[in-house]
Amino acid sequence: MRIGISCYPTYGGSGIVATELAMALAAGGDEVHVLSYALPTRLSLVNPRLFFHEVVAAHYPLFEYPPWSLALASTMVDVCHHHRLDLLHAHYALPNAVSAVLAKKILAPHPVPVVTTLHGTDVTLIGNDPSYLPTTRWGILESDAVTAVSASLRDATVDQLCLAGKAIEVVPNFIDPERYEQARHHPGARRWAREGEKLLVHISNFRPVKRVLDVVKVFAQVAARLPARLLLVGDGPERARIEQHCREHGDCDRVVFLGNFPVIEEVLVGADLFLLPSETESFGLSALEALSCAVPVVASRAGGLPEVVVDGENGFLRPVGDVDGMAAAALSLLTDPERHRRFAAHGRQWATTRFAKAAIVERYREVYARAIAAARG
Ligand code: GMT
Repeated sequence: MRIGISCYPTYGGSGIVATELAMALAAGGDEVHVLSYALPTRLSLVNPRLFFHEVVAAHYPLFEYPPWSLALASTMVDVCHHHRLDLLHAHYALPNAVSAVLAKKILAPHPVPVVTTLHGTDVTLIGNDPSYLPTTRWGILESDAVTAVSASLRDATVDQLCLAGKAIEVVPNFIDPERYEQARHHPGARRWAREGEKLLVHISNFRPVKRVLDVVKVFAQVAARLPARLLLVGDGPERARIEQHCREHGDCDRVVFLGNFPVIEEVLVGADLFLLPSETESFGLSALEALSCAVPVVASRAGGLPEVVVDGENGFLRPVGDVDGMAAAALSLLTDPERHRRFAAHGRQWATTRFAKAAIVERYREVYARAIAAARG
C-alpha cells in the first residue's frame, strides 16, 4: 500500500503514535509518506520506503494567520497525485482530518480514501469548541473510516459532536515490547537516583490538562515518608509555574526537570512509579509506556485511563485531584516490595499482550483495507 500520514510533529501522543505507525508500516513493506510542518521528533528516515514532506504555509502581508490547513490540503493533493497514494491517514481531527477530506474532494474524480484517528484533545478540549465544532464534525463525518484510541474517546466523540450514526472503531495506542528488552540492561532512570531512593517519574507536555502540580504534591507527601526523587520529563506551558512552586517549597534538589527526552524507555526502565493525574486523558500513552517498562502507575480515573491501567493489578486509579488518595496509593506500593514486584510484572505482561505494536499495526492495516474497499464501492 502507499499511505500518506499527516500528524503534528511535536512532543505529544498523537505525533508519536503516527510516527511509530509510519515506521512500522514501512518496515512491513508499505510505502509511507509523512506530512507535517516539521520533522516529527521520533521519525527516523533510514527506511527507503519512508518519506517526509514538509508542509509550508506561505506568508503574505494580508495574512494575520497563514491558512495552514489549506497548505496541508494542497500538499496532500500534491503527494497523493505524484506518489499515487492509496490512502490518507489523518492523525488528530483538527485540522488534519478536515484538510484530508478537502484534499479528497479536490482529487475527485479520483479521490483518495481518508482514515481519521481521533486522539482526544482534538475532540474533548478543542475540537468541540464552538469556533471549530462544525468543521471538526464535518471532517469526521466525511472520513471513510474513523478510529478512536479508546472506547471512552469514541463515546465522548459521539456524545459531544452528535455523531450517533457514525461508525468509530477503537484502535488503542501501542508499544514496542523490544524497546524495553533492549533498555532493561541499561541503568535507565536509576542514573538520576541516589542509593536507596525511590524514583517517581512523570512524562507530559506540561499542559494544564496534565495537572503537573498534583504530581509534585503527591511526590511531596511520598518524599516526607521515604527517600525519594522525582523525574519530570517533557516541557510545556506549565513548566515555569511548577519550577517556581518547587523553588518556593525547597524541593529543587529532589525534583529533576529533564525537559524533552526522546528515548522514553531510558527514563522509565528502573523507575519505581509513574504518576499521571490528568484532568482528562483519552488513553494515556505515557502510562502504557511505563507499564511496558514494568513501572506501576498511579493515575486519575479519567477518560480512557481505566482501559490502560488496571486498578489494583498494575497500578491505582483515584479521582481527579485526589492528591491524598494518590499519595497513599503510591506509598502502599513503594513500601511493599512484594506488591510492587507483582504490579510491575502484571503491567509488563498486560502492556505486551494487549497493546503490542505488531497486532495494533495489523488492526490499522485492516481499517485501511476496509476504507479502500468501501471507497471503491
Ligand atoms: O496528551 C496530550 O496533550 C497530547 C495529545 C496529542 O494529541 O498529542 O495526546 C492525546 O493523544 C495520545 C495518543 O493517542 C493519548 O495517549 C493521550 O491520552 C491524548 N491526550 C489527552 O487526551 C489529554
